[in-house]
Amino acid sequence: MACDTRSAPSVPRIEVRHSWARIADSGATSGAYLEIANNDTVAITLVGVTTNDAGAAEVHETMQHDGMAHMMPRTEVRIPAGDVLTMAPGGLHVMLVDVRRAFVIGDSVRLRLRFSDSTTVDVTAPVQTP
Ligand SMILES: [Cu+2]
Repeated sequence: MACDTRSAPSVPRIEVRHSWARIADSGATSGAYLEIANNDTVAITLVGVTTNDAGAAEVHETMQHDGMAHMMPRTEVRIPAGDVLTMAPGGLHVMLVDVRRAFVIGDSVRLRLRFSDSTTVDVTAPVQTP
């Protein structure tokens, strides 16, 4: 009988941790932050995020240039084998544009992460104040 260690249920191939979304008024812009651990033996590439809770979800990176912060869209974010990608305020984040209801404490935001190999990972991010 074949033994496929990659199907072991204890360690998911892609593990999302510490997810949260920023409190926001209905129609405003929010941000979601999380960690993605790549437990696989090959690199994975995040290619997008979808949600029903906002008009759009875009992966952005906040960068400093001449003392000014600005955001760059990131259409692909590669995560090497065994590495952890951290999204946090002031860096990489998921921008949630035109949120469809007020995001309040006790609420949570549902996100679907999409990877280049067609894998999707669903995330429920609790709403928090930064
Ligand atoms: Cu942004």
